[in-house]
Amino acid sequence: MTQRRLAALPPLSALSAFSAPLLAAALFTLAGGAHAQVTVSNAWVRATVPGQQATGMFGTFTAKQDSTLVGASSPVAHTVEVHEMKMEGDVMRMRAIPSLALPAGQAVALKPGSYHVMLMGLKKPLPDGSSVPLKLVIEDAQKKQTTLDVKVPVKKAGPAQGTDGAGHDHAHGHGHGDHQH
Ligand SMILES: [Cu+2]
Repeated sequence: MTQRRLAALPPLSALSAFSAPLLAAALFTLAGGAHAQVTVSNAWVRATVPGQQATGMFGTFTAKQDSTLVGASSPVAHTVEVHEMKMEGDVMRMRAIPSLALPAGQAVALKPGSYHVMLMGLKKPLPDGSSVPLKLVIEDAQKKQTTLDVKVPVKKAGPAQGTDGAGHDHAHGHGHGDHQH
């Protein structure tokens, strides 16, 4: 009886034939991620207070080859866009841009008062010290898109900007919470 049950198990060769394609698929996925030509340093997301609907992600993007940042998504926000902020007369305004050029070898700074990744429709507050997973969509010169997964720390102020960054926003009466389309 016992011997019959053992015989009913699939032979080892059948098992390995089944798992080999899965393993190959997993390796392929890892290789795809490693192909991302863009690194992000000093990344941070500005902490929010309860009720705040939006915030910005900042950091320094450096591409090995000419690339563009064409989009982003995050499980913590309903909408994520690439934004540009600049002075128009006396008013600081921001708008969504379809893409942000990342020229080869050139550090592109996303910082308060300039380019940023905007997280809108926040599903929950983002307290100082937490972190936000972000999927950045990068397009290379051949229009091939890859995603770059980053986990970004949430801070009250950025590493380089310090209190100046926060003061800057206050001086202009601009907060990401005011953002409207
Ligand atoms: Cu914005």
